[in-house]
Amino acid sequence: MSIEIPAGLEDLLVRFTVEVLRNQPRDPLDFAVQYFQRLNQNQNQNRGGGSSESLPSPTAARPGAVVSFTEPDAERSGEEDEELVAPVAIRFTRRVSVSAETYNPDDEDEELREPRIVHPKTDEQRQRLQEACKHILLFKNLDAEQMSQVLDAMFERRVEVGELIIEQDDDGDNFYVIERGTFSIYMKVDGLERLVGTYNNRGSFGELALMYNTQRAATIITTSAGALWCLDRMTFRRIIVRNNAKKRKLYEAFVESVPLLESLQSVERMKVVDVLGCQTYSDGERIIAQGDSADCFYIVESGQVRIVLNKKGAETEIAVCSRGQYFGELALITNKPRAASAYAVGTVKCLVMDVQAFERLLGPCKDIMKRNIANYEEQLARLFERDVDGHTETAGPRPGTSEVLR
Ligand code: 1OR
Ligand code: 1OR
Repeated sequence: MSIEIPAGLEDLLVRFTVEVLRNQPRDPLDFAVQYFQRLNQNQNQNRGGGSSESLPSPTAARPGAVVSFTEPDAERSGEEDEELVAPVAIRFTRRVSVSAETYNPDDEDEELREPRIVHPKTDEQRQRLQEACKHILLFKNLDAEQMSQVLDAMFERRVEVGELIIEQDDDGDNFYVIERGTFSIYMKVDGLERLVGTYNNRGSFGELALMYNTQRAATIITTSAGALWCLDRMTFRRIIVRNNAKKRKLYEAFVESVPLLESLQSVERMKVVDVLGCQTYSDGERIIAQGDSADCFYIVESGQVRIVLNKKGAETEIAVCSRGQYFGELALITNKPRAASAYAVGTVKCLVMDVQAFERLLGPCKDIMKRNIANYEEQLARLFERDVDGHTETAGPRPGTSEVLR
């Protein structure tokens, strides 16, 4: 006999559990009644315009405070919370005060004074760690010595479903690389927590608070069991932030010249540089495979990239991207699989951005991308001639179609 699990039940229970863990109510049953009543009220209000992804957040009323949902008198904040709220096993996010920290990544002496952190690992662990870090964009520009220091400092953390890894507005302690597992990203919008994205068995998070000395910008919760590799704040700042200062100098002029990024302010362009990874491809290497699921966006730094459409087994070159042009935006915007493949022509260097950074930083550029996507449809119709019966048939590329400009 198979029992069907209603859609959304798992997510509902995970989010409720997280609220219980956050609020530590004395009477969980009373808390549950109030929670679901409020959820119901919110959903009724939202019907006809709101999103079913939003949840009441008792903690949202007072950012930073641990609020008892049922007993307002017991509200406390700051250090007191740590003593009075029982530190249950699942409450992993350590609140540390870091606001006074004045680390300067350009200060060479600072690095010499810093003790290097080394977490010993078995060969098997190191292999898994290296595999997990292979595609991490923030590590792409590190030299061998820097990478080895990062790997030495990282430590493993196994997670179970429903764990709160990062809580929005907390101070940042670690940067996280996903070895396996799925995670939800929530952000508070008008006092309600909204699901704004997910991680699916790859990627990294927790860089922003460490890079910019800010509070956590989002909440990250596990939605499956999994494994994370953590990098402590000081090592992250000593190596990654220092390296970003060099990356900014290296790419500043280039990103200023990318037409797509013109609508960004220069400080926003620098934030784009901070999260970009530079990736080199050899002649003929496939960068994107048509039909794959997508999690990255690309800007060509040097060389050329052929965009090839496979239709009923026939491959047609539909565009060529050169320095300053972009590709890989379509699947991220439409939430569909890759619409075409991309191949390197000669040695190609691309600046690569993950989907979360794309969503966070390229909002102002989306109109331009959407306008160009509308052009794709027209070009596609022209490329594949209609015969008299209205059936489509593949045709060779028309003159000029290999230079579709974005
Ligand atoms: P952090 O140190 O601020 C929370 O801790 C982490 O969530 C953050 O670093 C990012 O690594 C990650 N906006 C802000 N942070 C995000 C976002 C995000 N997604 C993941 N993180 N947005 C969602 C994009 C899908 C922007 C929404 C407007
Ligand atoms: P993606 O994420 O789908 C493949 O991954 C990329 O190839 C895609 O994003 C676009 O950046 C690019 N014209 C120009 N570029 C295209 C086209 C296209 N399709 C995909 N890409 N089309 C018009 C053909 C003359 C085809 C539209 C389906």
